[in-house]
Amino acid sequence: AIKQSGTTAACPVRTMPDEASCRHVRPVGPNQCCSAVVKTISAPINTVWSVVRRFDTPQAYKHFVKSCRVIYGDGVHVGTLREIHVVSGLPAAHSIERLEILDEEEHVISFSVVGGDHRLQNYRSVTTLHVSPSGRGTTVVESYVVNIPAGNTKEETCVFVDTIVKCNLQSLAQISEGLAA
Ligand code: A9S
Repeated sequence: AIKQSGTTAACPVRTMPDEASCRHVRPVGPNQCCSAVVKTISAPINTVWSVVRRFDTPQAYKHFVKSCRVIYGDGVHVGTLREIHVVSGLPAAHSIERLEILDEEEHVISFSVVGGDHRLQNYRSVTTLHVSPSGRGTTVVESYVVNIPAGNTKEETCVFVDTIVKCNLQSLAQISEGLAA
C-alpha cells in the first residue's frame, strides 16, 4: 500500500520488516511516485551484502547494466559517481549515479541518478538487508522515488520501475544463492 498526502509519503509494503520502515520513508513531491519491492533470498545476509555493497560493479547482478566505471571518488564514500552503460533495447544508453549511503553495519546502500539520457529524473533508491524471520535467509527491501516523466502516469512509471527492480532482485537472489551453495 502506498500512502501519499501532500509532499510526504510513506512507501511501506505489508511484507516489509518493521525495522526497515524508517529507512524507506522520505518526501515525495506531487510530480513524483514511489514504491518498494521486497524479496526474500535463501542466503546469509553477509553473502547478499557482498554483492549489493559493490557500488562500482552493479553489473554483477543488474542485467540491464552492460558496463560501469567510477568517474569520481573511490566507490565506498558518499559522493562517489559511477557511469553505467545500459544493454541495447532499453530507452536509454547511459546513466550517471551518485552514492548516497553505504552503511556496512546496518546493510544499507542508496544511490541517486544525477544524469544520463533516460527519463528517470531524480531517481533515488534505498536498499536495506535484514535477517529473514526464519533466521537463515535475507529479506531485501528496495524502495525508490522518481519524477513522473511528462506524458506518463504515476501508474505507468511505477510499473516500469517496479519491473526493473524486481528483475534486479531476482537476479541478486540467484547470484547470492549460488555463492551460498
Ligand atoms: O538500476 C537500478 O537500480 C534501478 C533502475 C530503475 C534503473 C534504471 C535505468 O538504469 C534503466 C534500466 C536504464 C532504465 C535507468 C537509470 C533509466 C531507465 O530508463
